[in-house]
Amino acid sequence: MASDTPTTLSVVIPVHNEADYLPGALAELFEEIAGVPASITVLVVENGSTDGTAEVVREAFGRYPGLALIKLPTADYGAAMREGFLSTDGEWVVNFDIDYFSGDFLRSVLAIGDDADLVLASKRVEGADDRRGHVRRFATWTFNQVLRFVLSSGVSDTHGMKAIRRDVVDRIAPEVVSTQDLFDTELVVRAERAGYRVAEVPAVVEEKRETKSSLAKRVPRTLKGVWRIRKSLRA
Ligand SMILES: Nc1nc2c(ncn2[C@@H]2O[C@H](COP(=O)(O)OP(=O)(O)OP(=O)(O)O)[C@@H](O)[C@H]2O)c(=O)[nH]1
Ligand SMILES: [Mg+2]
Repeated sequence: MASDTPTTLSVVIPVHNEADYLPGALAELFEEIAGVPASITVLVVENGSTDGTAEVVREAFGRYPGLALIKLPTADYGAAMREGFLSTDGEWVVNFDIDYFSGDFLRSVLAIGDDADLVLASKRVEGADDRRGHVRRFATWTFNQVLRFVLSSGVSDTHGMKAIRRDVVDRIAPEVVSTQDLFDTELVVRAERAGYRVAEVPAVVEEKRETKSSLAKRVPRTLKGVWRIRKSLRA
């Protein structure tokens, strides 16, 4: 039965040194959100920026009702995600990057409704359209193999837009040991192991800007982090 009360979505966006990119991205984000039939708030979680990112967000408050900011001292993607997720109160917590979001993904979450506990936008399921370069696509494929064979996960992509039900966030996020880039991967894998239902929807991804992260540094850090997750899941 359809309810008159709109579903509440808390969008959490971790940001670090995005002062130049933010104004355009926020304008685009709020335009996308305006067409989605839900009650939506946007929480930007900044940490460790040296370019005035937090001030840029504060300046935007007047323009975008529903926009909020958390500022933490030390640069850490995972710490920002944890703090952001646990500070929200929406029925779904949605994670977007500042360079990767879509209103269609939110519509998919609303359509899935009670049929899943986690909704992941996957670059690797049927119907996905990954328009990034060969190197990035290969990195995604490789990470997917690691997920399958090292962490025994059945999901095809943990690194992208995702929506997680309130009770899953409140139960699982405090158990996550990973900081930095692997926070969300560990959260998804732990939720999967706890028996929560995961739905994957096809993602459309394109590189909106030059990449800021070096794969050469990221790959060894990721592999070490995955082993740490494996050990902690077995402990
Ligand atoms: N709070 C916080 N956010 C971060 C940190 N590092 C990255 N981010 C944010 O995390 C999101 C994803 O970062 P990107 O640099 O786009 O990384 P990516 O999407 O994995 O890699 P690309 O393919 O280069 O886009 C962006 O919104 C960043 O601003 C950090 O240390 N702290
Ligand atoms: Mg990105």
